[in-house]
Amino acid sequence: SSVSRDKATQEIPAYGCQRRTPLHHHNKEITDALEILALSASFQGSEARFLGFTRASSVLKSLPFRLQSVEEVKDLPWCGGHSQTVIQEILEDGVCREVETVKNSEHFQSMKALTSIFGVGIRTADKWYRDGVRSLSDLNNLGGKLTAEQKAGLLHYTDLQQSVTREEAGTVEQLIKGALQSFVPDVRVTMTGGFRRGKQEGHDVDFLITHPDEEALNGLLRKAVAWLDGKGSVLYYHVRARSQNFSGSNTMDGHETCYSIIALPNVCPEKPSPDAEKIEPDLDKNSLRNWKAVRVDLVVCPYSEYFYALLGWTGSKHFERELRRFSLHVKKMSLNSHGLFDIQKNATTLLHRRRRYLHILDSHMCRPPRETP
Ligand code: TTP
Ligand code: MN
Ligand code: MN
Ligand code: MN
Repeated sequence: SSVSRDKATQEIPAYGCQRRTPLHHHNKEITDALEILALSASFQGSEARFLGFTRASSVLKSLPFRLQSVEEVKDLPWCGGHSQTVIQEILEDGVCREVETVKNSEHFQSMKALTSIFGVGIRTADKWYRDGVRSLSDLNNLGGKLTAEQKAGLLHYTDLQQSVTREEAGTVEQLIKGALQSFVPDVRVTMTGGFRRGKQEGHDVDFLITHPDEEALNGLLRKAVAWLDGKGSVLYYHVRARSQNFSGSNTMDGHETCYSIIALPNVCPEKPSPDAEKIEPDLDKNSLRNWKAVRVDLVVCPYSEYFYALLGWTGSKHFERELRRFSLHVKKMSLNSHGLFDIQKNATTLLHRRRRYLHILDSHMCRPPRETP
């Protein structure tokens, strides 16, 4: 009934981490549209508009019914003016003009193509766009200016565009565990990211690595990746060293991290049929190879920080962001992938001074509890 629907919308909490946000929900046409506008805003460098559309989309995912009228969102948090226009147009016309315009715009299409390359963020893509780059083929002229990461990203572009299946993720897990266990037999390896949230496919596979003995973790990541490399399984890798000077932002932490591209052996290689070879004698040799390039992220954390790192690397990115905002504003606690810290026992203003903030993290109070993961 409309009364119970009204009640449902009034009970939706404001922070994403206080709501269920199911993968399959009732308002996909609308959330897809809002997420296009969010992406477009981020391509234009507008973080505020990106957040606005992302929050509106996130709220609608938690609705237990399909929207029928824009009236129904009036009590919902974050579903204000601009989002309401989008919602209304989709409900009434099935499409939103602004979304269609954005989707067809050259900037949006180019930025989407360019940022889909491993190693290319919004800032790089936008700079290239302003230099006249519109598509991947235009990048050949930039050749020398590409980073090693971007070169690898382009080289394996087609494979990396395909999503990783759960089954493939399982094969990656065996490969990674094998390499790590050859040095530390009882190392703990946990798959994180989207697969830990139950997604059936992902753009990469993420792992968190830990051990009660911190000594056992020393140099382990580099040794294991070099071991895999020696077996021909590594197409690209870059290890970011552990740092105490992590920024308090949402996207980076200070854990030792390896960003890699792995050659995953195909469970059953797709051989082109003899007929196909007759029609296309020059059939790309690549289609005969028995591996697929897969992006893999490996994160090492001290045992004492395991729960925080696990939470931080499970995602989604928006959930993490909301959880941290909730911690800070509602609980007066600061959360990151290293721990949960009580800021009330300190001058809150220190939070904004990065160096002093690190000092707080070092010297303070809510040290992560030492428990068995
Ligand atoms: P992603 O692998 O980018 O995203 P995902 O696994 O949720 O989805 P996909 O299927 O597309 O791979 O990131 C995994 C999580 O790790 C995400 O919540 C963000 C988080 N994370 C970082 O990416 N970098 C960091 O430095 C920290 C602390 C967390
Ligand atoms: Mn992932
Ligand atoms: Mn992703
Ligand atoms: Mn990842």
